[in-house]
Amino acid sequence: MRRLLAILSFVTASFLAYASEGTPAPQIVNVQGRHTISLDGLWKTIVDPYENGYYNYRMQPHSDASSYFADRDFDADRTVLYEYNFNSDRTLMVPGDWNTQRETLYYYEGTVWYRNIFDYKPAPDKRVFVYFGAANYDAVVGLNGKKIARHVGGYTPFNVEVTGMLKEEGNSLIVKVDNKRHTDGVPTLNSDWWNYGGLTRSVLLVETPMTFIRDYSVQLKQDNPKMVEGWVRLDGEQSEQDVVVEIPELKSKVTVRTDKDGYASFEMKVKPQYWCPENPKLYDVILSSETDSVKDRIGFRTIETRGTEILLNGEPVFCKGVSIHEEMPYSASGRAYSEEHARTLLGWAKEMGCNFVRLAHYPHNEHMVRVAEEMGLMVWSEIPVYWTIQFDNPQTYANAESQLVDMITRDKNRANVIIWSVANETPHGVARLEFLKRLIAKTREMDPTRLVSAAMEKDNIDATTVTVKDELIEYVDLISFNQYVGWYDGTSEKCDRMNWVFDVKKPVFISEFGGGAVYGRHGDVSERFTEEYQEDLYQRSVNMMDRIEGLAGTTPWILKDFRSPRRQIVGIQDDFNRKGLISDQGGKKKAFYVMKKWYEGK
Ligand code: GCB
Repeated sequence: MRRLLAILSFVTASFLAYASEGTPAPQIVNVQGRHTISLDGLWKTIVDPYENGYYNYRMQPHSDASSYFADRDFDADRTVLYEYNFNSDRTLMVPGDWNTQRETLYYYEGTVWYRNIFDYKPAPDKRVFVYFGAANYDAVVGLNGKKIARHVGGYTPFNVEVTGMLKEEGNSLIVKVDNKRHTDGVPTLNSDWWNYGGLTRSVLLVETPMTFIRDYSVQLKQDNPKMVEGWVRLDGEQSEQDVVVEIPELKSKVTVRTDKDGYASFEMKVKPQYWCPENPKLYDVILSSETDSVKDRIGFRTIETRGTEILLNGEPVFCKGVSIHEEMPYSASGRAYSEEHARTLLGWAKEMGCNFVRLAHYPHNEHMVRVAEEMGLMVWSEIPVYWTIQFDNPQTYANAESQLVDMITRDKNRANVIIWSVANETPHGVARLEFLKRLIAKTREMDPTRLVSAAMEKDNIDATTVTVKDELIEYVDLISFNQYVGWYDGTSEKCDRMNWVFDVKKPVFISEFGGGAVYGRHGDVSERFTEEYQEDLYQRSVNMMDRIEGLAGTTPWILKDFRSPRRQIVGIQDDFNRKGLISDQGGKKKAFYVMKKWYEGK
């Protein structure tokens, strides 16, 4: 055990060393509940495919002074030689991916430098952080001429402390964002979605008191739905304080004293209306320390399994879901980032009769989770441990674990998140099993209240009998798997002949099924990529699912067509995975209505 811990801490340390430019501060949760100043808008940019601003001609990192972080003013003195200039009309909107904002960047993967100049009135009794909702994939942050932090991982938030480093006027905030794919990355070189680069989510300045409430957990106690169990973590020198936790509507209140590490746990009696899709009730929860106060909206529910059932608040629930990529609605392509995008995408899911969404294949922006919670949509949230990543590489593990920790840290107070998923369609093998077992153990250690899953794959027993044999089944709460009978595996009619058998008694969950269709393309049911083929496939798939014993939910693939470089038929795919039930422009395909009807009957 001790040896294992030593290895683990070595791995974590080496991952941190990888980020040797400085590490972000621990994640501040619920940034929308804080005093923030938005840095969104047009940022100046330099596209730098050879990383000229970072490395010299010997490929050694520049000193800060000779790197682009120095932000030299070329215009101020043209006798000095600098071969870059942020003061051009080359701007990109933040938040936003760069691939859809400039035609020449459509396929660009590499480094882009972003610069924002802002004024700030420092207050003597405040701390300040720059918060990034996400930067895909590798971001190095510089402020006023100096590199200050690096963050790896394209879908999770991070914040960098800048207290005492800001001036009243003309702060230069520079971020080098590099979305090159790497064999040892998470995700790795290969994935079925476009690797949108950029500052893809909002950038904020977050102001806090000198000692502030950085993180907290307020959730129902696992084995007692009349008790809230939680903890609070202060950050700052005045670590020992009284903290009052209050849920005014429930007339519940408790006061605890934090220890010298700023930590306190608490319990409080509650008699809430439980959060559920039909009544997604949220309560104001106020946490007040002597130096800080933060408000959140939190719901309370229990989630567990019993045999082949998923129980929400003790009652069996069928997860009527759909998978969603974080792609903009009503637009050819682009990473979604706003509350409005979330409302549209999730509104479509509701219209289809869903009570559940699988946010694939990486943590989505926080609006998606919060709006889903408000709308009564349960959530499966996952990290991009996708296909064949380097399962035997300790650095890859550390990277995956840090993305998992960041996802759970951000969303652990959301009642609608009921499933954390650690992987998608990963190949069987010893190293992979060990890797995923560790991720599962880490998930359960951080959050023993939710279900843990992975999207596995099917195994054929004979021509018409199928099961899932993955050894991972033992460690997860669901038998969840992706299957494409009727698309990659035979034609639609094959669905009619399939029998699914499972010898383990856990809820069965089909995390993907489906097939492609171009919106408005019509033809015979046997012709691929027509709406009729997809409609017929969906009809036969739902008939097949009706015959699966222990089926507890499904998330067809996928709500909306999405950009993928693997999809190359000109005139049909045009760089898009066409398995959407809705087109990239928002047109509902026939299969959408098959799902809607099936869900309405459930
Ligand atoms: C899968 C993957 C998903 C793909 C989908 C497809 O099994 O999990 O990421 O996009 O199949 O369309 O092939």
